[in-house]
Amino acid sequence: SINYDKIKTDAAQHPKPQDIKYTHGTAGFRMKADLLDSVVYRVGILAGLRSKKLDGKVIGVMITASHNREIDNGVKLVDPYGEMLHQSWEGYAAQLANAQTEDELVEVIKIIVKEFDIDETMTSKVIYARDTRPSGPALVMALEDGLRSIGAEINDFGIKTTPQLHYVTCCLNTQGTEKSYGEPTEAGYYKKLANAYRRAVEGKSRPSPLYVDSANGVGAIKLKELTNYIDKDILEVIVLNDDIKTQGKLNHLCGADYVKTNQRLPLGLNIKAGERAASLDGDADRIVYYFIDDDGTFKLFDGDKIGSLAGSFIIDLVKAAGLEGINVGVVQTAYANGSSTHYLEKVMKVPVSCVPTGVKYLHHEAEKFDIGVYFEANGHGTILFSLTATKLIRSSKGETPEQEDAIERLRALMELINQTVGDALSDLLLVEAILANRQWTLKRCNEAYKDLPNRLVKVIVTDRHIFKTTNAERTLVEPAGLQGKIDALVKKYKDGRSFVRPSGTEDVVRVYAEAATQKECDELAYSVAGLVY
Ligand code: 16G
Ligand code: ZN
Repeated sequence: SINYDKIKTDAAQHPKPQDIKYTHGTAGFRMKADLLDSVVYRVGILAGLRSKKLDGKVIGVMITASHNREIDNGVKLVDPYGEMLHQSWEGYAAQLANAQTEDELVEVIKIIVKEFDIDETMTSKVIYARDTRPSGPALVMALEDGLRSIGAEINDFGIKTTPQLHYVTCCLNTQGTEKSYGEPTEAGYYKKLANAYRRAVEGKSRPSPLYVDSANGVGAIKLKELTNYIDKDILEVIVLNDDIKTQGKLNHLCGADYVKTNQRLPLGLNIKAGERAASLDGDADRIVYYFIDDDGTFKLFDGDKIGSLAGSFIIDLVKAAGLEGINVGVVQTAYANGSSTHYLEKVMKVPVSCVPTGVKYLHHEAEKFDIGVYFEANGHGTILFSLTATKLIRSSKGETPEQEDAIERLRALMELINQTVGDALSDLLLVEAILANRQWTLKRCNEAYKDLPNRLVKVIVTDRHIFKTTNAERTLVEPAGLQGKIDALVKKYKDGRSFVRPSGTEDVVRVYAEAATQKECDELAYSVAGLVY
């Protein structure tokens, strides 16, 4: 059972700094790395408790700050099938992190044990990984101390991408069941993706080379590793921004977030007209594509575009397979470009739902469809196949060679897609597989619809917590009266749309606007920002 005296002694080695209030945000705890020692230690304890609660199922812990600065870091828990930590535990995570003294910490642990009726004698198992940040090793030591305090069995998965940790966590917990997700090793991950890719592009000619900006992060090493498993005849990837050694380079003027926000090429990548490239983020769970048009302009192919491309490809395959009974739906957030929503609903005739920002909301909504496609505009996304759809696709036999071919492609895609979480490497293969199947250039894919000009502005406010939203973050309920003023501004613009939401990861409020021209859209964004400020 839990040794509370040991916890008190161990915890004293990881004291909580005074005057800091930690918040468990959209992606766990995230801040400057030197403030995280006590938090990570306590997350170790939390992971152990969560595993005990779930009868000893393996819980994952990822140490990363994704696309944020190199000096930041963060920690998040992964539930047994690769989902984000269940919401009912988030408040307790924050309470644990904020307990000031060792005694208070033990009190909170006892409350959690009582609240969730945890069997203290149950074993607990935790697997953890980290990205390439220099602060990672020290934080891993703090985590291990926390895990030892609670008596968890520990499994160090080393330097990995976030999605690789989600994958292996899910594999460990589904081994030998009908939901078995794959071999629970890094090599198992590469083999699964590589085999699926080969099947997905069988008989199709190779797309032109893809240049990849890997943000000088973990994605660089893992993408190179993955391509070693794939024949050069079917995929050619040139990995750039792969310097994980030089301090200060991670995400600096490069990576998916930089490219999406600034709508320009990252440092270190000079592609020419007609060439295409993609950028990963610091933990390789996001990807955006782009190309240079014939007239030399930069064209972004972001998460909305990838989601729409993947959604329409899957719909066509389902039809071609004669499996119309399978319903396909797309899930977006308020940031999805209005044109993408219009294209999906009106042209592709797919149901589209809108949910609040954050993987947990998108993932759960996507589970409501037989095949649920979810992508955030920032490039995080995946496709979920329900158990019913999976079984149907696996067992169906086509009546014609065309049907059989479509069914086989669907089977390959089910394996290719990392269904545990958005995965830049898996999504990269997905886009490449679609290009090969369609025999289209990215420019051709980009013609499906034209993005409305848009602008995202950050506003620094004294207290972002006074901003409360509803309607999937598209409407402000507090401060009272503000939404009415925003509506009045929006009405002045053709195709105008704007919303305000507090960030879940930074101490800022975000303002998003869209309108028929860039000039009008900028005007709208800045006038709404003026209301918030
Ligand atoms: C986190 C979310 C991401 C979301 C972003 C929004 C997860 C794992 N990640 O990174 O999905 O797009 O936050 O950030 O949920 P914001 O709240 O600061 O705009
Ligand atoms: Zn990320």
